[in-house]
Amino acid sequence: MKIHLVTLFPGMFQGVFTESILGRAQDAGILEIRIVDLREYGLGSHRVVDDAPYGGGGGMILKPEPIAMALEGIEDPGHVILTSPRGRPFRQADARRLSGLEAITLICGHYEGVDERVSELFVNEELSIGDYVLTGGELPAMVIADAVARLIPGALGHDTTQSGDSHYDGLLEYPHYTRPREFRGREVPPVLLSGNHEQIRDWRARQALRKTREARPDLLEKSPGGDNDGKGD
Ligand code: 9D3
Repeated sequence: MKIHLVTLFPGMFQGVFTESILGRAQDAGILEIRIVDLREYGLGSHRVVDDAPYGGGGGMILKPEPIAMALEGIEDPGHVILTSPRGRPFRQADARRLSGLEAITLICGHYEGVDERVSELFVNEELSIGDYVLTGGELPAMVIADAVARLIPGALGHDTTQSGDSHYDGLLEYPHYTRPREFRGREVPPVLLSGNHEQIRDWRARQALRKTREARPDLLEKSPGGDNDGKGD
């Protein structure tokens, strides 16, 4: 899969995609991430990429021409996404859908916004990562790219995290423990040391329900068993 990112701040992406799992997926040749520096397509000797809004008001708006030229410089942009606070909320189901595509391009919004004609002419969908105000679309683009890339078959190696065998669907995870058995006076719950796998399964299921009730009661609302629509990972 190819993921293209169009941004005014290419430096923000250094590290995020070379470290860890995404770096390995690229080394393995199953993922290719390309950063396109929007400034290179800015107009005139000053490489201008923004301008004041027609109709007045504060802030600056990203001009359409540099974005058009940046997209036209990408051989196969594929499905084009604009990160925007006005977008549809990005969910795990979107990550799954996008991970099945050959190529996606994420345009990182910035300043007060992007000229609407970019959306009309080039953008397939606009996505937000949540109801809080960030300084730009770069962090959201990284979040989306990360969530999508880890779902590419083979991206996580032979890790069990995608197998679903330690999973209570639609619930938050149960608490995890590793050695030592006692840490600063806090013991690992004895059931986890018991070797009784039926009891362990039962304890984990109850803990998952408790954690979900505490942090995300909304996940339990639709179906009391917590066996919801499987929108989780
Ligand atoms: C003052 C009006 N603001 C709208 C709430 C304008 C505005 C705020 C923040 C315009 C752009 C931004 C920068 N944010 C993003 O580009 C962004 C974002 C976000 O701020 N939160 C969650 N998801 C996203 S996706 C892109």
